[in-house]
Amino acid sequence: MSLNELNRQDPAIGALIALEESRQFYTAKLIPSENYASLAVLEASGSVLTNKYSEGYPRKRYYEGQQVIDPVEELAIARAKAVFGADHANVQPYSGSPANLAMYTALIPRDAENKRILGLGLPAGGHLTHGWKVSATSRFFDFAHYGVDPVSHRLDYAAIAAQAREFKPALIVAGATAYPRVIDFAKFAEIASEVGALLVTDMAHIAGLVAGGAHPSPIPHSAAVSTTTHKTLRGPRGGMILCRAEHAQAIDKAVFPGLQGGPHNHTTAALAVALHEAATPEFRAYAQAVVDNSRALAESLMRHGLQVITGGSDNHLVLFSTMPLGATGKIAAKAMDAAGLEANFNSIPFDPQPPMNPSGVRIGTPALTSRGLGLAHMEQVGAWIARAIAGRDDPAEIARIRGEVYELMEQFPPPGFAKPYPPRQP
Ligand code: DSN
Repeated sequence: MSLNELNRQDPAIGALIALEESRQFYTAKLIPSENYASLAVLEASGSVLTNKYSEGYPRKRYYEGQQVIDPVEELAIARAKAVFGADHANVQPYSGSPANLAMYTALIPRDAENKRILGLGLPAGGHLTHGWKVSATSRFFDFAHYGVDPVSHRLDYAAIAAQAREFKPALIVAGATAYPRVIDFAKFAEIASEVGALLVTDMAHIAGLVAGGAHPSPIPHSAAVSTTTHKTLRGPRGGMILCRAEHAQAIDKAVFPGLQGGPHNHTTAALAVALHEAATPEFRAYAQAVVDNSRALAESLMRHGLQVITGGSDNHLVLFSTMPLGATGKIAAKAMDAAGLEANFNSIPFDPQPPMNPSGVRIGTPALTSRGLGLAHMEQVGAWIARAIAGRDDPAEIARIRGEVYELMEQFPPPGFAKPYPPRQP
């Protein structure tokens, strides 16, 4: 985007943003929760809508001057409902974490006797806000956690059902941040129904795959579904809750005035744009390509000696142990970053290593697929990853890989970048 005025007024921040543009353009973004928003999304997100306060909901606001904001939010809501086939959408959550807290507080009343929630544990791929002890979500509810099978590292629905019968939760949370396989939401709903719990789903990671028909939808099976809007969905940084009609009022009240103040109207507009994009045949093809690429990337890593958790991927994400190449995940992720391959270190199930220096790295294909990379490139990316980890102590090898990565990325400009493209960083 043009930074002319910014560079004139505040060259320090202008220069830093230019550097970040260059970094994003030339490196291979492999963090599975990141993506490239389109120029249209960025323009809406950077618009004057940021100047407006709009506490409340369309046609029921606490401030005047909503002649434009109301139709913007109504359009975002209508598009969200249409894309996901939901009865109701709240597009105001600031991001996924507040959306999850809002979902729990909406569905477990303040004076409820049963405040138990069963969610996926962090070490098995759950999110902090699925009740992990350092998250505020754990202060207000009594959480227990299910894990994955010790051998297959997949969700074991019979074990989850047994745990649910014992724990008798009011809510069961499905969804993950580091799980490379399809989640069976119908099975989760069966378990919830058997123990008299409501099923809620955090689909933040897979929202774009669900929108594009490349992952089964949790919507028909869940009382409510939370999501971020900037991951596979490729929208602005934000959150959203979709729910059944019977929970609409409780969800809306929990978001505002329960947890939040004024909605971020510039984000709402950008989300409406992203949802418009997500309803296209091109986006369906994109979602399927993300999954196909992820499967190919997992296979490439295994061919190059890395241990892929669950032996593959059928969503957007690959989790692998770097230990076969003699490096912890942190050392491997740093070597990869130096080689222009951006990822994050991550615990693997039953990790003997501590969370700050775990055994694994988490990668994914949403961003590379947005740039137009396909199956043949995934073989190359897997080879680069293995070379970067194996060559971590060889600066010449790391520089060679970085040069090769930059060259390929230059041929596939990401969405959101207009000519003239940023110059390479030194
Ligand atoms: N930070 C996100 C992720 O990377 O998975 C989850 O909120």
